[in-house]
Amino acid sequence: TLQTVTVPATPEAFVFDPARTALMLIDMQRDFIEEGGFGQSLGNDVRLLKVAIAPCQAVLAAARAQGMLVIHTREGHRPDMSDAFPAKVDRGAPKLRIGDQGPMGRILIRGEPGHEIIPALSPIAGEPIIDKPGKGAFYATDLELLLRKRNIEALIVCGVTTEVCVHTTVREANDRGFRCLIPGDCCASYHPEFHAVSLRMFAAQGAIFGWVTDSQPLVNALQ
Ligand code: C5J
Repeated sequence: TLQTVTVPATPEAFVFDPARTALMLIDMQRDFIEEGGFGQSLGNDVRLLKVAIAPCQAVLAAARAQGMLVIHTREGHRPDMSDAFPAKVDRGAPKLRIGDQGPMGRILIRGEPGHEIIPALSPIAGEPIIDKPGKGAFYATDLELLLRKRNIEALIVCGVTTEVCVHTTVREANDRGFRCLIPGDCCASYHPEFHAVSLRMFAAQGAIFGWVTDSQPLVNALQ
């Protein structure tokens, strides 16, 4: 096990202790990444998100090999939707709304096939799964409790989509005192332009929200 890891990053190298760092995989769910889910129901091209799968797999394998804490999140709601505000459910004009029956079950509902994490990144025993009703992983979940209990001080944040759930989670984490490293190619968006600008926003102003790298330098550093 490595004591200290140094990863080339923007705006400067990111140094972390794997024992005090968690890998977070945000919402790598069938509903966002596969055909027939929530993302596609909103009119998006889900192929744009699939590019993040292989880089996430590489980082996940390296983190597991170091014995790092790995946390998976899923966005979704209770079957009775008692945790879904009308302000979220009624928004926009999707083909299928949250709770509607789609090809992968009810859209964004816990327990449905579309809510599951994609098989390529399936959680293994001991890896917590955070089910969250919002975009940020800290809102209305016990994520912060799990991290504090493990004395975690830094997060490596991967997942989809860059400007929505990844950005919201990184901002929440930053305000709570966690340093965040974002491997850019482990994140993706339905809007490539938003993805690119999101990465710049993390690292601007001296890493105002976090540090940005890519999967390969991170995996190399974890060897
Ligand atoms: C979205 C997410 N984009 N996981 N959710 O609605 O980013």
